[in-house]
Amino acid sequence: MLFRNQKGVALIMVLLAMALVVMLASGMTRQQSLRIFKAGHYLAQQQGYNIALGAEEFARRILVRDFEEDRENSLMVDSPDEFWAMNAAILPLDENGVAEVQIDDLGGRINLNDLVTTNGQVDTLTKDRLTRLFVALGITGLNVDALIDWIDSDDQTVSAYGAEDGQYLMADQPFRTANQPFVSITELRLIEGMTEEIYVALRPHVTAVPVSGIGINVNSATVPVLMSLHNELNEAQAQSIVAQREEERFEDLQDFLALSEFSGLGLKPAGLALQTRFFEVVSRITYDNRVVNMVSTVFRNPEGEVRTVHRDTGQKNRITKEPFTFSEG
Ligand SMILES: [Ca+2]
Ligand SMILES: [Ca+2]
Repeated sequence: MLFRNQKGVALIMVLLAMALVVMLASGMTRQQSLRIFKAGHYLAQQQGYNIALGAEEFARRILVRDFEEDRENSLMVDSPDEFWAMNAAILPLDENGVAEVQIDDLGGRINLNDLVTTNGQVDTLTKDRLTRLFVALGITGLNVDALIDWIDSDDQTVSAYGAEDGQYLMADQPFRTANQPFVSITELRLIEGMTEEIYVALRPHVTAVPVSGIGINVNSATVPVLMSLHNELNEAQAQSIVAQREEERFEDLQDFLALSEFSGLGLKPAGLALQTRFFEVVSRITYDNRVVNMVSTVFRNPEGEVRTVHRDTGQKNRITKEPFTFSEG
């Protein structure tokens, strides 16, 4: 594991150097335009946005590199001890600013869009997991059936705990049920029974990505998500699994299923994975005393190509990892 980390740091330095050259070159053009439109607030925001796009591209390249490295090692595994996951990269732009960027793993979360299959059926594995996740998080007052109704295409509630247009049209500010997969996790705020407290508790453990059936990455699943795998798994056992994972990541699902914590539970490999397909690239650009935040959801397909599926500039304070600084000198 130590070897992987050291190699990772060397690699990240090479990649950072590469990205830095690109950014500095575009920085020179920006300097030029700055002289022309010195007072332009819009222009400054636009420049910050463009730098954020550069930071996102930089992160996508890192994810491509990780895939290639995994393939060279014949170990298609993603885990928090890999170089892309460990630090926030700090890139000095020029005397005017800095770009911070980090990559977050979304693979250890439950995808809300897995609740309903592409042919419109409720996926009971995901429903059971979410129900247990709510229990693990102490969430009451919100029912998984309301989430199912939000994304299933019909207008019939799945049970007395569901909610369709009939409920939402009676709100102070009436709105319609989406009746399609979640586009953004923020749609959760609209669901019948949701409170700010529940939203904050739930958010780190769920995602809303447009590809279903990927499975939960057992190397990055949170303690509550591990607890959601079986109703006889308690918090101490889930924490024990995390501690073992920190010693040595899982490179085979059978090793995960063979953990003593699961003995006698009959846990199946369905809906579990060792790889991550969706990531969040978080960038914060501080430039000319302005800050531009961008959170990009990116998808790495089975061929290792990385594409951006969603961008959000409304989230702040999302850089959380230890900085890894690469200075110009
Ligand atoms: Ca990997
Ligand atoms: Ca519906």
